[in-house]
Amino acid sequence: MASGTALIYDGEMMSHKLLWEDTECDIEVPERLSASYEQLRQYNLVERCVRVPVREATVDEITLVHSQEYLEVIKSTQSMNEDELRNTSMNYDCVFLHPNSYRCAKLAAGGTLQLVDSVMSGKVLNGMALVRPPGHHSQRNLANGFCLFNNVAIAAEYAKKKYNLQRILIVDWDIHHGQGIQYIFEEDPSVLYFSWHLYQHQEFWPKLRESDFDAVGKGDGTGFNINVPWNKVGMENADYIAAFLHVLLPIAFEFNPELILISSGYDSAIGDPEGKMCATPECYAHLTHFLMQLANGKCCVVLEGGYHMRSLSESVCMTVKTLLGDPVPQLHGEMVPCFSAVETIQNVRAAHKPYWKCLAFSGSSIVQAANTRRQGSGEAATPAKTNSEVAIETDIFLQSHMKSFLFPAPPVIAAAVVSENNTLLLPKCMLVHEDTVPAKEAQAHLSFHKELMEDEIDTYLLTKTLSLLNTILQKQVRSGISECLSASAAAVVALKHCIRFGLNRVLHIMFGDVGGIHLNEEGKIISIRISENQPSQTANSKYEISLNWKEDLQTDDNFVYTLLSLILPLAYSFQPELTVITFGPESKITISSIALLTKLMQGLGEGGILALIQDTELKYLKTVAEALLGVNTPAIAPNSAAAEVVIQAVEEQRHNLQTEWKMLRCSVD
Ligand code: X5A
Ligand code: ZN
Repeated sequence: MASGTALIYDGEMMSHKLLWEDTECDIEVPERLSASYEQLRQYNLVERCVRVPVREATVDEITLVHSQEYLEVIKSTQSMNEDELRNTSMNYDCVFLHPNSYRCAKLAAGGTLQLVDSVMSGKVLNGMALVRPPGHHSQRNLANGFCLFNNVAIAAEYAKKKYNLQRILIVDWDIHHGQGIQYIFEEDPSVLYFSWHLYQHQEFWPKLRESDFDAVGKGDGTGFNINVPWNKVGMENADYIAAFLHVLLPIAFEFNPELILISSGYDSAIGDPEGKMCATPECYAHLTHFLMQLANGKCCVVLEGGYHMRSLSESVCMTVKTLLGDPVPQLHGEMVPCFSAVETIQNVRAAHKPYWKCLAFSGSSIVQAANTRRQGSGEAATPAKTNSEVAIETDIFLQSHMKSFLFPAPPVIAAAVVSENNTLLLPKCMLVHEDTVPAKEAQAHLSFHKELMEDEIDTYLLTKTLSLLNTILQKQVRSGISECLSASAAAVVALKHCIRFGLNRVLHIMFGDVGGIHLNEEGKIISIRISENQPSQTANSKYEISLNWKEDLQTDDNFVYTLLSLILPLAYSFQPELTVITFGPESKITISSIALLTKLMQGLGEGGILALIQDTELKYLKTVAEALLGVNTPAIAPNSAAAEVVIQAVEEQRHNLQTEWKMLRCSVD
């Protein structure tokens, strides 16, 4: 399977620039490219990428999306003088032209196609194109919003044609609605377009009625256009993550794309003068990480907006770092979506309920989005700050904020403890854990937990498991796997050990018959159990969640639904420092479900995972190991819908738990 990350960048695209005064257009500056590239270089990310040169898009490629007449208009600007350029620009909304604009627009589109070719040919797994002018506002016959050619739309048509693709997902996380992309694909069911954007009840540019949540596509494309209109500024990480968990991801898994194109505008990030939102750079690591689980990892990120130089370039770095497979940093801020965001999410889900099975049973209907201020923001009380005040504040904030993230990542990813005859089950590159804790010390650790041990035979492996856990807790190793003679005993010992070490939040996910573990250590442990048999004491509480699924319910469809609707929202609310995944006897969950779980849980606690596998369940060993190592394995492909009983059980849990774990909330009623 393909690996590696492509980077497309060419300084020539900086020659397109504003030649006269225009206070609306003066934010789309050439330095957007150089600042992003320079930051990538500073973090040593450039050298880790595969450099791919740009090229000009051809006339045939551009006319996949644009009319010949429009192409001629843009072409003719090459030889215009300033007055003519200015007059031509004035035919459009928020557009400036330069004698080199045509050349740059061809390079931006062609650079995007180079990225698509690199990914589709398997030369790389994924990549990013740093291009300008941006594309998502431009239309068949129209330049608009700094955009000349619609780079991402051209790329989608090109990929459909050249690689015979049937399903392409476009994710537009720019803060403006990419109405150009919507118009181009609104009748096309082979391109699923998702855009979130500041809307403010149609007050925010481009102020279109068709940017609202009820524009779901037309004709054959009905259901394949998803608009998430934010009605408030100040959206935070929790709001963006909630939109992914409750809207984009369930639909995207059901759609099952063959390729993902990201219209990657960073004007949705903190400090941006246009967006006025509050998402911090590491949020883009999470968004990228989510999308990397689809389309077998084939992900092309294409720059659109982003006008605060530091916020833009740090966010670009977080995106590229994640594409490269580095651990995803912990998210900043309280994980509570605001009321207005939940209203929007509820409305989008209600609007798309007829078209997607994953939403068919969601209870809520459309609410009249209230014209209230964002909860918790000081917007109402304090007078609005000027753009330059916000810009400077953000600079200062990011300067210290970015210091909490590790560049480069620690070298050792994962280690394993297995009995000698089972080392062959591990992937070749897997580190077999050597005791770093002297045997005596490990024994001492274990003796603390003596009272819990059910089985003396376990001592040897258990000692090694604890030693492995120590190296994880001390951050020498990101994650680990351990074979166990009794997964329950190992889980109890490991969890107790984490708390004794000083962790405050551990998430425990269990499969199969894992004896009656009822630890919560004063709210420091949340456990989620999926098993066929009811545990001895069923105690559903906000720390103990149990789902009883007969073997025939343990399908990918049911698991994906539960993962996105329950497990991940809980995990993102709780923000565990470590996740323990325990496979007890009779674990019936599918291998592909476990691969996805293991990959997605790496978004939490900086990838800290300990997997405990009962020796009868070693069928999971290779999958978990590969997922921890970041080996790209084929993704899940759900084929039908989750079972109604599963949905009902999950919805009941959501209802009971959402007051405590706020990321579960996807409706305001
Ligand atoms: C690509 C992009 C924004 C245009 C804003 C016009 N365009 N007011 O972010
Ligand atoms: Zn934008």
